[in-house]
Amino acid sequence: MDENKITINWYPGHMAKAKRELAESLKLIDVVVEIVDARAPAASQNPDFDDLFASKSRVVLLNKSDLADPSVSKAWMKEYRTKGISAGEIVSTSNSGKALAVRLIEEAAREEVERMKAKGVNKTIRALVVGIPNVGKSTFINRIAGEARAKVGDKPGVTKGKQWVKITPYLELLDSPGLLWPKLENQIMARHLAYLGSIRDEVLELEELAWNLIRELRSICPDALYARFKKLDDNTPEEELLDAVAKSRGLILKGGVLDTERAAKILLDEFRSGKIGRITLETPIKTENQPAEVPDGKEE
Ligand SMILES: Nc1nc2c(ncn2[C@@H]2O[C@H](COP(=O)(O)OP(=O)(O)O)[C@@H](O)[C@H]2O)c(=O)[nH]1
Ligand SMILES: [Mg+2]
Repeated sequence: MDENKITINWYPGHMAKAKRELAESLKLIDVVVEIVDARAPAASQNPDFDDLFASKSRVVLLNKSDLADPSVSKAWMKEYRTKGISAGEIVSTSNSGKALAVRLIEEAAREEVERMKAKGVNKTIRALVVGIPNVGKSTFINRIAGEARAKVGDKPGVTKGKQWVKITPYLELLDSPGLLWPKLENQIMARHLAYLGSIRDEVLELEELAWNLIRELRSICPDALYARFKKLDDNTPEEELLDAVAKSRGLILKGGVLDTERAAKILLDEFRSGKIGRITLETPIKTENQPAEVPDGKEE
């Protein structure tokens, strides 16, 4: 096995269960709301989406847009518009985007609602929130449901314990999200998810991950990176990137050895919490080229 490859061992049992639950939920809903991370909309999107939800109206929400580069988010919105995909930028940790999300979901169901209206039925739209781990599904559901989080009542077929939450008189949301597993075949995309914290850190080689992130940030936003870590600059050789981060923060162990392990953790933490800046790892155009642009893995 390639040493530089991000290897993740999903529990096949969990994956199968998530898939089964998703299939169950899908039978009951009209609209699928896919949450992606605005910092990596390509990597955090599940490519099976197209097949899985072919028969459903869909809405894509770029969540955590407070952490993403606003101009790149605009480019993504344009890309979705071009492709005829209904999309919006939101921040689930605030109320921003709540009204937008409701409007997009209602719009996605409009055709079906009108069709039913013609038959004299006031259709209630049922929506399911889906996404890979850590994109903010639960936060979004809690935010949009608000005090309405009270039980709407058990509906047959819904996995035990799941509830419908009334958002507007004619819109209900399933209170537990559909979990999709990320696709990790593409190493660059896999890494992006790891940078964002969508893959549990325990299964990753953090120093290698941080080292790769520094390289990417160096090409995306060198100024923001160098401003945050003063010992890093354009002249820092690749093999000393993590050392420079450690030096920037005085992370020195006994005997003068640089604590690159802590440096890696700090760098990842600061990236994830937006302290280095509002950074988006993928642009609509770059996504296609990225595997060629960013060398895959560390040269030993
Ligand atoms: N900055 C920011 N953080 C968010 C946003 N939405 C969710 N989070 C954070 O992302 C983490 C994962 O959220 P969670 O809802 O548990 O994700 P889930 O695994 O998809 O259900 C939590 O720490 C949330 O507080 C957002 O819009 N902005
Ligand atoms: Mg959750």
